[in-house]
Amino acid sequence: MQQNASPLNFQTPVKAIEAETWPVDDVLALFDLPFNELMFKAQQTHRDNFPDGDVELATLLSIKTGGCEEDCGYCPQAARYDTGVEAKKMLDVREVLDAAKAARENGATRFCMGAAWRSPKERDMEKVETMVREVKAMGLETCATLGMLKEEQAQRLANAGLDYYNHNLDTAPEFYDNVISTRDYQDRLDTLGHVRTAGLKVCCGGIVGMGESRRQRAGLIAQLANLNPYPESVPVNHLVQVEGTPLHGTDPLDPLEFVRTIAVARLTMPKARVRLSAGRRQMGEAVQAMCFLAGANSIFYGDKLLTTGNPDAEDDRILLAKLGLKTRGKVEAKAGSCK
Ligand code: SAM
Ligand code: DTB
Ligand code: SF4
Repeated sequence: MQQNASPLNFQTPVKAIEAETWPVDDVLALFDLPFNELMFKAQQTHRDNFPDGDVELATLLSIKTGGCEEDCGYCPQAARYDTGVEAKKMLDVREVLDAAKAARENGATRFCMGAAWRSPKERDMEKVETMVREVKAMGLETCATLGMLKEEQAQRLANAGLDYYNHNLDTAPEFYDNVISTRDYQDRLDTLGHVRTAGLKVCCGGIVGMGESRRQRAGLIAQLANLNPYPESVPVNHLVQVEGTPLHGTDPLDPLEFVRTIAVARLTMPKARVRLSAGRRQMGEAVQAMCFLAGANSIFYGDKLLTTGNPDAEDDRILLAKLGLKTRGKVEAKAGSCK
């Protein structure tokens, strides 16, 4: 295959993670496929790349909640919006380790620590490094999302044992200014570069349902798929509308369009863990089941995301059992039970 040739030929065998370049038009063409055709192709690619078909369980913990100086229009933790989220100080290492232990006992294999920062301050780094080191020592995969990083900070986190860094591009470049004004797209790309240079694995995705067009959803996926290499983990968040944020009241996205986004992520980043992320609580079981069929193979698992709700862990165990989906870790699921 020629370099930069359209990757839309499905006869082409799936290559390594540094795959092809995806023009936005080609990604859009996937979105525009008849639904069943898109789902069929996505499921085929999924099976080729994940023959075990297991679902990864990642548990989130907000280690520093609220009071953030940024103006992300979706975020309940931005200090400037009146959302009822109180600014708290960073959790103690002990509290984080207790939460990580509980997550591990519940069957999570990855533990993701999130902070409402534009970027970590020097004085915060040592404590975060201790958290990472000790969570890693518990046998969990570690992930952190702390905002923009300098190269040296990324290296320090890597040295502490961090496996993944989550830093989302969130939307297409041309829609970014509609959502955030306190930083720009290039800032995000720069941090992703530092994360790669430090040898960390990348968890990078975005949010849909913010009023963007289908072309802009395709633009986000193209940005992610064209990162070289593309991210190992791709969280696809559905906007959780929070009262007090500028995006509250945005016209809701058609749930099938969300499913399409998952399918297109699977087709363009065949070896990535595609995470069905925020918004599951509002989604219902049938839409989630379609997302798994479309190639999602990771979820946030635990009763809370950062400040908003997530399905109860018990309900997730029941759903996964109902769908006959295996998990990467060991969970006590009641096979066949219906609720
Ligand atoms: N402050 C850091 C940053 O922005 O990178 C890390 C935490 S921030 C809360 C992590 C991600 O959560 C954001 O990039 C965004 O994709 C997602 N997020 C925040 N609020 C959300 C919402 N209301 N609905 C869906 N996703 C949201
Ligand atoms: C990601 O892509 N989604 C997560 C995680 N990475 C940090 C966060 C979702 C946050 C949803 C809103 C909240 O709970 O505050
Ligand atoms: Fe701050 Fe992150 Fe929320 Fe933006 S998404 S306001 S940077 S916590």
